[in-house]
Amino acid sequence: MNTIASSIRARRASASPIALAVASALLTLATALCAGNALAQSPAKTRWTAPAAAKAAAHSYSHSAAAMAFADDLAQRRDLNPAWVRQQIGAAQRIPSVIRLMQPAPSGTPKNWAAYRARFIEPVRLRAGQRFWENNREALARAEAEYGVPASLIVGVIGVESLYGQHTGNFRVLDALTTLAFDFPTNHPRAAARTEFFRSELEQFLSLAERTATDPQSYLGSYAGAMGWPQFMPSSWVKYAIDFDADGKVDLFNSQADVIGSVANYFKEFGWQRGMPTHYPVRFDPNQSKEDFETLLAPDILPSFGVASFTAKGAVLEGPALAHTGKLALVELENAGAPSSYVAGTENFYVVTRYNWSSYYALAVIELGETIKAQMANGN
Ligand SMILES: [Ca+2]
Repeated sequence: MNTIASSIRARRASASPIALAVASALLTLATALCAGNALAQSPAKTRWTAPAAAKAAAHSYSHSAAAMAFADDLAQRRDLNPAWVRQQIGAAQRIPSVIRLMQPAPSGTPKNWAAYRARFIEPVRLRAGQRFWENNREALARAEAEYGVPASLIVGVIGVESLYGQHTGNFRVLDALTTLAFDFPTNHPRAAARTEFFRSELEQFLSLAERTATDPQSYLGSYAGAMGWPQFMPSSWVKYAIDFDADGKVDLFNSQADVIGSVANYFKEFGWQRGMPTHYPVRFDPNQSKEDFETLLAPDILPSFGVASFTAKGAVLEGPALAHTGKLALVELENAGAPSSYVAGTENFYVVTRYNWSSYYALAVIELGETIKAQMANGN
């Protein structure tokens, strides 16, 4: 199956429109089959040769002056072959569904922690997580020892990101990144910044593919261009991914050890502190003033209060939380119409949000990993 998909991809650049349509249908089938497989396909190794006569489809970026100017600029800055960069970006297809998926959520959409949590802490993911942990005990223990990041957190992240490699994405990364780099929805409040971000990611992606002699068109990922079991963006792959099974290459599609080591390394690089919990239970003293409550919530997830000022403003902590030496944040998780949930987030909670900038995400990965750990301890 991998061979079918690879050979289709290898042919795509020079095929006729009819052959392309057939190949595209076959590719969709092959990718759909791949998605059900625990092993995602790794990028194809190729040697690039200039196409004799590139016939670009009407919806490709070879017709975009902005994209071609960017290609030339990128080639110069990165010292890459300009014809190769033009050909790659020119071969990228505009994907309307990627643009739609980037539309901001309608304003007034209520956040709902209970519903968000239930999407991830559920039987299928718990079972898959336990299998993943049992299959990777050595690498998880080694990552925990070397980086100080608990195995449960690593297991939680990989579970939320890709259901342990089962959902690594079926978009061509080249198409997704190029679409977002040149057609980001203009009605988005941060459209300019996001455009810059995706252009930078596209640049990192092409540099990575060139350096590893892999075909940019063979990478599959999420609609935002995130890749592999840990769903690393290209810049994260370049900066934080490591070769944790020491086979000489970094492979976040097929090496579970590389995935585990890379997630641990990511958190270490963002300031993970060995031995520090991510959060403590907290409630707010109803006799305290509303102003104090607002003061505690104002810095959001950024830990800003020592235990003394935190509790003086009405946060009620118990047990080991009272002995915490770092700063804390009062993290609010809304439950649509129902009362909000709260946790006292530490600096390590903040580090988890560097993977995905959301307190809902952070608490979901933490609780998924801890639930799997508890179920294994209970012999389930
Ligand atoms: Ca490796």
